[in-house]
Amino acid sequence: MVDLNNFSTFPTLAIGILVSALRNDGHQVRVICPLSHDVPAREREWAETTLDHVKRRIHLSTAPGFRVLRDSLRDLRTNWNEKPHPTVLREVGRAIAEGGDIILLSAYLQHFESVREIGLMAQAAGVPVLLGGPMFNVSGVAEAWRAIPGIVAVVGAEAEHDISAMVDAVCEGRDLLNFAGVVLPDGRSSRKAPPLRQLDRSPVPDFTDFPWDRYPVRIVPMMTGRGCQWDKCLFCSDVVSVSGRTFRTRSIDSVLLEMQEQSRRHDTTSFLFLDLKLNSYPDMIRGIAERVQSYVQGAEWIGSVHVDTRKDNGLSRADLRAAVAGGMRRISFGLETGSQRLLDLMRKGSSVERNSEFIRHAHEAGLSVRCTMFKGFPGETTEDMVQTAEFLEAHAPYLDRVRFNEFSLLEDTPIYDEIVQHSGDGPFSIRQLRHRKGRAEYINREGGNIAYRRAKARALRSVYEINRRPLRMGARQFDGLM
Ligand code: B12
Ligand code: SF4
Repeated sequence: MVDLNNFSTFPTLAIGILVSALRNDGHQVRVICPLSHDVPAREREWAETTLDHVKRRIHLSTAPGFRVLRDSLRDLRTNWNEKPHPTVLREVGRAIAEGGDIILLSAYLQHFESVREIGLMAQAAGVPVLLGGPMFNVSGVAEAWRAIPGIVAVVGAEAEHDISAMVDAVCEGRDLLNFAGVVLPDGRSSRKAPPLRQLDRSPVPDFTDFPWDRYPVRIVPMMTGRGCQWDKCLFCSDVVSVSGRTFRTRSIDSVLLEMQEQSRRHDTTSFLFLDLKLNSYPDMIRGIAERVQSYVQGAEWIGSVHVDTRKDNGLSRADLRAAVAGGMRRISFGLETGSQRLLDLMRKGSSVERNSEFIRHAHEAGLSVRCTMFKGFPGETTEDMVQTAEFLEAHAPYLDRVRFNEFSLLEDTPIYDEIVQHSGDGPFSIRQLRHRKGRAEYINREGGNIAYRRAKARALRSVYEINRRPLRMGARQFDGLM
C-alpha cells in the first residue's frame, strides 16, 4: 500500500484503517510512506513573511489585464506541486521487484501523475493496482481516471469491510462488480456505494508502519464521525466525497477507547480530530472534553467545527471553557466571509454575529483560533468584501491563523451544477471542465473594480498581520497541521 501523502507530519487515517482491516483478515501488508524514505514533509502553515503576503496578493489578484499571467503562475505552481516524487517511485519499483500480489493506492486528485507512473511500472511487472480515495465516488472523476494503464479498478467506497475480499477477488481474477462503488477500466461500473453505517464496527487504525521517530510531534489522527450534520453549503465538496456523505457518528465510548489504545501504542497524548464538523453532535465534543483525561492523562487535542445557528451547537462560552479544561488547544472553523448576505447566499447556516461571539469566546477560553475563508463566491460584491475586511480588522487580536483562498468550483457541488448549466449568462463562464481534478476552471468578471480591489487589499493586509505572528503558546505543537 502506497501512502502518496507528502503532508506527512502525522499518519494517514485511511491507510491506517485499510491496513488494519487487511491484517485482521490475515493479509500481509507493507506500507510505503514517503517520509520513511527521506522525502521531506511539506509544511502547510507557518509564521508568514512579506514574501508569503506578496504571493497571496498575486494568487488572489483580480486586476483586469493580470488574469492570464496570474493563471499561468497558478498552473506553474500546481504542476510543480503535483510532480511524482522520484524517491516514492523508486521505492515502489523496489517493492515490485521484491514480489507482491497487488499494489493498493489511496489517492487525492492531485496525485494523478504519481498514479500514472506507478500504474505503468506495475503493468510492466504484471502486478495489478487497485485505486481508491475520497473523490472517486464522483462519476466524472472515476471516468477520467479509470483508463490509467495498470489500474484494475477505481473504487469510490468506504472500503474497510470490503477491502480484504476485493484484494482476494483481484488476485484470483474474480469479478469486482460484485462490490459497490467500483468502476472498471472498460467503463462498466457497479452500484453506488451507500455511506457506511455503524462506524463503531470499523477497525482501530493500524499506524505501526508510519515513521513515528521522524515526526516533530507524535500526533494521532482520529475521526469521531463522518459527514456533516448541516450538509447544505452550496460550495462544499466535503459532503459529496466518499466518507463525507450524510452525517454518522461513532459512540463516545469507542472514540475514547481508541484514543487510549493509540496513546498506549505510540506513546503520545496529542490528537488531531479530522472530522468535517466536530460539533455535528454536540455531546461528542462535550463528552471528549469531560472524559478524555481519565482515558489519556494529559491528552491534548484540536479539531474543526461549524459555528452554526442551532440553539445548542456545542460551542457556548461554557462549552469552550470545558473543552480547554479537557485538553483542547486549537480550533478551526469556516468563517468564509464577514458578510451576512453572502453567508446566506452560500447557504452557510451561520451568522456574522455568532461567528464574532465564537471567536472572542474561544480566544478568551485559551484556544488558538484558526479560520478558513475565500473570495469570489458568485454574487460577491464590493460591499461584501468591505464587510469582510472590517470583520478581519475587528477580530485580528483573537485570530491566530487565517487561510484565505480563491473560490473553487468543485464537481457535484450544488454551485458547480448551477454555474456549469448557466455558464456565460452572468459574470461567470466556464473555461474548462477538469474531471481529472474534479473541478471546473472558470472566468469571473466580477471583482475587477478598484473599490473591490482596495477592500480585498485591506482584508489581505489583516490576514498577513495575523499570520505573521507566532502561534499562541500552548498550541504550538499543533502548528501547521490543519
Ligand atoms: C483530514 C484531511 C486532510 C488532512 C490530512 C490528510 C491525510 N492524508 O491524512 C490535511 C489537513 C493534511 C489535508 C490536506 C489536504 N487535503 Co484534505 N482532507 C482531509 C479530510 C477532511 C478527511 C480525510 C480523511 O481522513 N477521511 C477519512 C477516511 C476514512 O476517508 P477516506 O480518506 O475517503 O478513505 C476511505 C475511502 O475513500 C476508501 N479508500 C481510501 N483509499 C482507498 C484505497 C483503496 C485501494 C480502496 C479500495 C479504498 C480506499 O476507504 C477509506 C476508508 O473508509 C478530507 C475530507 C473528506 N471528506 O474526505 C479532505 C480532502 C481529502 N482533502 C482534500 C484536499 C484538496 C487537500 C489538500 C490538497 C488541500 C490543500 N490545498 O492543501 C491537501 C493535500 C494533502 C495531500 N494528501 O497531499 C480534498 C481531496 C479532493 C481531491 N482533490 O482529491 C478533500 C476531499 C476535501 C475537499 N472536499 O476538498 N487534508
Ligand atoms: S458546514 Fe462545513 S462540512 Fe458542513 S456543509 Fe458546510 S462547509 Fe461543508
